[in-house]
Amino acid sequence: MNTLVPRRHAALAGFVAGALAVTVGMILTAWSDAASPIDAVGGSFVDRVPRWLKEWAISTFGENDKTVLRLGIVVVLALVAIGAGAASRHGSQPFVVVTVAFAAVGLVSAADRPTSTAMSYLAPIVGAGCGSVAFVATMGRLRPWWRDQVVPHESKAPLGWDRRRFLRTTGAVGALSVTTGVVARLGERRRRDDLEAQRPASLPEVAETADVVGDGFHPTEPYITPNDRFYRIDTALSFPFVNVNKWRLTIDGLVERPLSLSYDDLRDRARIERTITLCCVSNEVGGKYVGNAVWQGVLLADLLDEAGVDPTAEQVFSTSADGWTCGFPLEIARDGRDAMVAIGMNGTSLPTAHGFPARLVVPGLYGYVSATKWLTDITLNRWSDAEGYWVPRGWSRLGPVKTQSRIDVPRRGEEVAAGPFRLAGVAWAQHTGVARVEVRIDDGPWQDATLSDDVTDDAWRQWILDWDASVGEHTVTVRATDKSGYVQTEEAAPVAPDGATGWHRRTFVVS
Ligand SMILES: Nc1nc2c(c(=O)[nH]1)N[C@H]1C(S)=C(S)[C@@H](COP(=O)(O)O)O[C@H]1N2
Ligand SMILES: [Mo]
Repeated sequence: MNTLVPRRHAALAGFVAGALAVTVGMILTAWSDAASPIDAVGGSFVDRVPRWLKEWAISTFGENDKTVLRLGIVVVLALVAIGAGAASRHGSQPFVVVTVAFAAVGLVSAADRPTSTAMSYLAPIVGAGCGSVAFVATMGRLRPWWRDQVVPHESKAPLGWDRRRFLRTTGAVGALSVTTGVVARLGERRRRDDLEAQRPASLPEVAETADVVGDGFHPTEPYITPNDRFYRIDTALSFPFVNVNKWRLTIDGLVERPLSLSYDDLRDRARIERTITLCCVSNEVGGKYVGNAVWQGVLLADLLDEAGVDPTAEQVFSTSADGWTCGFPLEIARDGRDAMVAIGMNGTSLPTAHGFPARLVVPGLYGYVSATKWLTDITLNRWSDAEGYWVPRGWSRLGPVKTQSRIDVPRRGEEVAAGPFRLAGVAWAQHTGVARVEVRIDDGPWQDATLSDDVTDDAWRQWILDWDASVGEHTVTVRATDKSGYVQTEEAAPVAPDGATGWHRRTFVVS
């Protein structure tokens, strides 16, 4: 009954029909504020990758890891669609079965994502339906049942397959998927713009502004990292769609009076502004997943006082709009440090990528245990009640920042001219403070670097050292001493489970 289609053509039909399935899924989600099926599957994948794979992805692709993952999913989908098409020369069943299986994966992922809407479920179903029908049609097998009765064999081609009609249908399905894809992209863009448009243009005033160091001390690294240069690390393939008018921050759990605060409630409260260095536990020695910003927000201790802390509470456990979680010891929120629910970053409302409408910032802790972006809930509980996202994935429950220093100048691979040269870098030991930075050239003695002004223990300090560079290959090594007297250890430790240690070294040629 069914006609035999040449393998190449069957593969091509699989490809265009697969593309239609995916882009139809994308268009439905893009215009309804849900994550695309690809991002939903990618998100579920991210939640399940073993620690070594996550570490490998970050160290190989850095902040492009999300793009690489998306691309990987698209390539896998394309290959499977081509293969399923090629396997459907005799009949469409293999392709349809594979498409239904992928829709099932999409459904399971949708069920797995806390941000899913009804459309997250509908999208893979409708996409798979469209893809299957498109495949059957391109293969010339779509015969209306009423015509089936009358004309059982309508094919005129020798193999019972009409090549011209095939190319026409394939072209049409291809053009349709390109159009759907473009419209879906526009929808994604609109969704991002809508998120951006919700951000207030300005921040409310604060009584006391944060202390900062002026520029010009460090030749390449500004003391305050601009928002568009601030590193971004999170598990979110697409930003959770937060409607700021409906958004609430709840503070509950082991408290006497649970709070539910709107964005305006936060803006109307007493706020502080502080310079705090944020650092990722995945930052390798010498890495760039560290940044220094002026954060504005409400002191967490004030909010907890208002809610009334139950004496049995142990952990400040927070959750984001996209279901990410983390937790840190309650003492840290109440030991006088400037742990805050931040709404501002460097003079603007929080950028979407950095957690709009609100996030936590806790001086002295790595981001993975403390710095929840797109914050929706702070629950006080006991350690045995809940574990933060990264803890069951092999990372330490506690994440105090380790004292570290980094060489920025010379840059990696920079050719240095002989003569006077200014070495430069940064050092951080949040909430302890950097007391000293020493630099060693080759096997020479440790020399004290000059430090930028000490405005707060919660932020990094920049360092410089003038040196008369001599021709040849040289290696510079840096180490910091914090205000507790601890000298940064030379012993190298990997980023997992609780942060890298070791001295940063850079080898370069002076000519
Ligand atoms: N919602 C959410 N918040 C999150 C994360 C995340 O994956 N999801 N990652 C954390 C980690 S590991 C770090 S290091 C900081 C990074 O904040 P940034 O992207 O603003 O630099 O955010 C933290 N907050
Ligand atoms: Mo992190």
